Amino acid sequence: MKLINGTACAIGALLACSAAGDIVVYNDSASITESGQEFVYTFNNVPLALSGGTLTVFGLGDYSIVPPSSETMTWDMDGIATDIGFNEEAFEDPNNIDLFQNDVSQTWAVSFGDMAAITADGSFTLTLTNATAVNFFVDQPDDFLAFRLSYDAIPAPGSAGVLAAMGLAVMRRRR
Ligand SMILES: [Ca+2]
Ligand SMILES: [Ca+2]
Ligand SMILES: [Ca+2]
Repeated sequence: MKLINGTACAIGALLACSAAGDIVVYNDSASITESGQEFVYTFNNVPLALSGGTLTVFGLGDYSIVPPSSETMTWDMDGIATDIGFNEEAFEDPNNIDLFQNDVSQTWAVSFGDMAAITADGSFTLTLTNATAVNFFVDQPDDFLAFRLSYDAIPAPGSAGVLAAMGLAVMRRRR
C-alpha cells in the first residue's frame, strides 16, 4: 500500500510533515505462518529520497530478548541498509517477556546516504526475515509482522517525480 502527502501526514503522528518535499509512506503486513518466515516487498516508481528514512517494524510473535535469545528478525533494504531486531525497547515490558508471543515495535533511522542509494534506481526491496528460532504456533494464528517506511521525497515537476506520480496514479486506477 502506498500513501502520499496529506494521508501520510494525517496517519503518521510521529512523522514530521515537511513543506520541502513530499512525505512518502510504504507499509504492508503479513501473517506469520508455518512457511511464512520471510517477507519480501518490492516497490517500483519510488521517488528519490530527500532525507533519511524512518523504518518501523512491528508485529506479534515468538520474539524474545531473554538471553541467549536468537528469536530475532533481520530487515534488509536493497542490500544497502540492514539491521537485526528486536531490542528491549521493542517490548512492552522487557522484564516480563512471554515465552511464545510478544508484541514488538522497533524503529530505525536509515541514513540519507543509504536512502539516496536505495531510491536512486526508482525501486527498492525490503526483506524481513525471522530467525529460525522464531516459531510458528498453530494456536497463535494472529501472529504477524508488519512495517512502515517513510521518507521525504523530492517533488520534481517535469522530471522523475512526475513520472513516479504518474506511475502511482496508474497503480491506483488499477485497484
Ligand atoms: Ca520463544
Ligand atoms: Ca533500489
Ligand atoms: Ca522459539
